[in-house]
Amino acid sequence: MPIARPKPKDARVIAHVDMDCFYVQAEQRKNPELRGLPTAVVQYNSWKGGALIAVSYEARRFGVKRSMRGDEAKKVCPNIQLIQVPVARGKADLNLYRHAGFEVVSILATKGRCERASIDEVYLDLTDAAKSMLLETPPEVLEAIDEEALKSHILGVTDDITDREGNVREWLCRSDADHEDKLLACGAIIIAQLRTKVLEETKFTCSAGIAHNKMLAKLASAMHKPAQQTVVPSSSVKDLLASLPVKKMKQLGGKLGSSLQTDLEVKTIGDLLQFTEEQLQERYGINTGTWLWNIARGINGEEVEDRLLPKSHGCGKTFPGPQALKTTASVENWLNQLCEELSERIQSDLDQNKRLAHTLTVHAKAFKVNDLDFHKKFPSKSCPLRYGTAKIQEDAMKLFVSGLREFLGSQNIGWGVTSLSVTASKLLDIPHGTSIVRFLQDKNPSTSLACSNVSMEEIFPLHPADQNGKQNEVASEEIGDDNDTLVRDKALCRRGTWTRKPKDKAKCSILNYFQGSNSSSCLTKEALDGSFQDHAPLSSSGNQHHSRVNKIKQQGGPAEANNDTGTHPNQTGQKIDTWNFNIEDIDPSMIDELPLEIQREVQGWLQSPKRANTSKRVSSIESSNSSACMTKQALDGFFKDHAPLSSSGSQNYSGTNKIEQGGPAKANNSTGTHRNQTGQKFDMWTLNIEDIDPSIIDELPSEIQREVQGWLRRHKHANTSKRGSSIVHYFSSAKKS
Ligand code: DCP
Repeated sequence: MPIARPKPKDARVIAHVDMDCFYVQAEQRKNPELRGLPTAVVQYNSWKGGALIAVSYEARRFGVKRSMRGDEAKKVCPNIQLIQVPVARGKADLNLYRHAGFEVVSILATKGRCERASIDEVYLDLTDAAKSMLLETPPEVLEAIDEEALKSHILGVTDDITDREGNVREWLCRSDADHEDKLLACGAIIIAQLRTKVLEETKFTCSAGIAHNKMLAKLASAMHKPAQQTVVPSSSVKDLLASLPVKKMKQLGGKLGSSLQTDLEVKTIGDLLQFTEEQLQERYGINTGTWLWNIARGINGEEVEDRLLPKSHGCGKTFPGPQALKTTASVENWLNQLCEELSERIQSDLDQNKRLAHTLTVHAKAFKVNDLDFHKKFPSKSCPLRYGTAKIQEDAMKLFVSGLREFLGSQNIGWGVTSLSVTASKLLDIPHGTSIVRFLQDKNPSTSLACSNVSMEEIFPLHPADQNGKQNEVASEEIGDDNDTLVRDKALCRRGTWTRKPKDKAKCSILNYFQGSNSSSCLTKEALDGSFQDHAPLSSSGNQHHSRVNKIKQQGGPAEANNDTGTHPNQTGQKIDTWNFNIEDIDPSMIDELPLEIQREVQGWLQSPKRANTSKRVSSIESSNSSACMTKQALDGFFKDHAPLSSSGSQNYSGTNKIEQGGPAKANNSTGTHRNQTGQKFDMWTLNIEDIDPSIIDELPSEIQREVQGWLRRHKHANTSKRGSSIVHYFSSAKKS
């Protein structure tokens, strides 16, 4: 859905740079003999000469189009050079083009904020560079204007072909121009220089649009190709949009554009000017209505994001006609190959850019044999991404099977898959300073590691016999153990001083996560499980299968709750702080401020009550308490991970600062699980305030920092307990008011 953003107060200079017939250029650079020849890059699939995916401008002159296949292209252009896209693992390997694209981006990014919009297009915010130029060397004082800049197309100015260069020079150097046009003139000169540099350094030509916003810059870059640039002064916008067909506008190519055409009888963007903002809002909602009103006037406040790297990584393959995959074994075979490539790419992203992918998605197109319901789409399925090829393969297959089950419903019929892809998205920088960074830098990337010993059928029973409403429950502790042990050893090697009691092995929490990489297995297992539960098939009774119960056991000494003060003595009689909060009190808008892995877990738990409503075995109260517990637990774990060593060289975190949830409690000595007044279970754990390493406090969200600093101050000056922690409010929606 388009998002309406207000017009920025100050004029901006935005460029959209688009490479010309990009794959062809990359191939021509590799094989210079192809330069100047009609050339096209074709897909690996050789049926009818292969599908054309990039066509050189020489070939376009013969009428060759991207929609053609190689054989057809040869008919209209017998001399066409058809180059097959590189192949790896039985599918197109785009690395050559990706790297070529990055070469260009790194040159363009030297002049301003740069957003890589696709493999071959980039937005640049040149406002600052243009302002500096206007201040220091305005075009009117330049002795010579760059030749490439003089070739610019300036809408509304250079429509008259006679003495185009003279017109351009005059427009660029006008001393009486308004400030906005002067900035655009500077932008045009800067972009001309950049394009020249790109050509010199990479041998690639590109085209560009220069305007006051992204929308207009994008429209302009496609207006004059190849190797040209187009400037959109504000005075030309009305005419430009008056003749622009609705469907040519980004985000109007689909249903919204069709509705404008049929319901409002709008043919061009300019036609929208006849409607008031209220009328458009009434029909399409407030946001879309305002967006439409804005674009009719050429208003677009969208920012150029500072992003040189792709937003996601995807690998896909199509299986047209008779190649359709008809068995889970053949799907698994291809998914494995796609996942192998995906895994390599996210690993290299992690190594080079220190970014972690968080979500794995499987998309497919499929049909049912002899079925009239051919409109039913194969549902896309996602889950938290676990690093490691085998894990990605395993999870992708689970997602596919889950999608297949949903796609087939109760029908026991044949099916075929015509396209398959896997995507890694939500690529986020590794938070600096936390133990996960150290772990990942040790080349042990594993945002999660568990459940590999759970068979696919355990989570998604595929056979009709498994769809009888029988619940699948798998205890998290059982699942996590093997991996937990394995990775903890690595953590031990790395840290050297970590000691834990054997019983800790069974714990599954953020606490463990921050204590070492082993715990990530548990952590993301939780999330993974949660996600799988979301996607779990419905039983015949309509209830979802749950693979495990959302119950996290925490360490924690025995405690006796004090109902009214929130301060409780522990076994040794020391005073402890307590506070209560409920999952419903967590303010989702605050979650973004938490360390990533904690975010994920909290988000997982936020989903729990929804699942619990449909679950026979998981009570929402348990989930709710666990969720609250996880958040506190995260902090607890965080501190423990950074705890200073005691004089004996081992970490000490037995607690004096007792944190509990769920209201007044009676401790259960052996498990750390307690009941509140209403008999609901809740979890407890302990934290020694002396174990908090002040040097890591900076890494916490600011409000929690303040709270922790408060604890430390109080602890230093007097051994008094705090009542009513603001952390409660941190996660509470009440905080907003
Ligand atoms: N591409 C592809 N499949 C498509 C469309 C494009 O694989 N259906 C690839 C090949 C293109 C590259 O993406 O070279 C960039 O696509 P563009 O749409 O920008 O087209 P070109 O760069 O090829 O040509 P133009 O000069 O028209 O931008």
